[in-house]
Amino acid sequence: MRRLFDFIDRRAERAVRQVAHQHGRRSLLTRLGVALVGGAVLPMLPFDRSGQFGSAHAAGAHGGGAKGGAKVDPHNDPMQCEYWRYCAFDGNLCTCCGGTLTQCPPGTEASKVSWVGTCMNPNDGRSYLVSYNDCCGKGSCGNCLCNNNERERPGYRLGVHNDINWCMANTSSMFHCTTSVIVGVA
Ligand code: ABN
Repeated sequence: MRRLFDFIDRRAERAVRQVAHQHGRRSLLTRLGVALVGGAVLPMLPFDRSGQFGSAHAAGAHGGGAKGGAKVDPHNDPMQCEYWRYCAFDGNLCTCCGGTLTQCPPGTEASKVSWVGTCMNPNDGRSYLVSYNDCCGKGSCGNCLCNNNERERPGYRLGVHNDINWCMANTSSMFHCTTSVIVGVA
């Protein structure tokens, strides 16, 4: 009987030691430390404040807009042709083609030459100079084809003419989509 009790004692002691080892003060302190450091560092991480991805939705072939959920004002939705920056835009929205408002999709590069537009931001009532760059190196993306022509001029005013393939000066002249970069207040 005594040996049985000894055996049970030893097993119980081993089990308790194992639990104490796994969930001891040190491991509690480690977890607390991770939580504290994580909580302090997380807010410092960079994140996109542009609002471009605030409305997570996919657009259809011609800029379908929000799918379900709250409707986004098209003038503030970079995935729709009516977005304010696109007032002199001609091409496929890079935001619908794996790129962003200002960045070409992977595997393409910005055109070396571009055209500009002057667009009014309805949120602050100011006009901005917008540079439109075609993204080159892949065939047309096919999504969200938009053609807006505010203050657009024929080819004899080349810098404000949107109806040509601006990839012509790049190594590959294949046109994929177009970005819209704000370059200044007009
Ligand atoms: N600038 C956009 C574009 C590309 C190819 C053909 C016409 C217009």
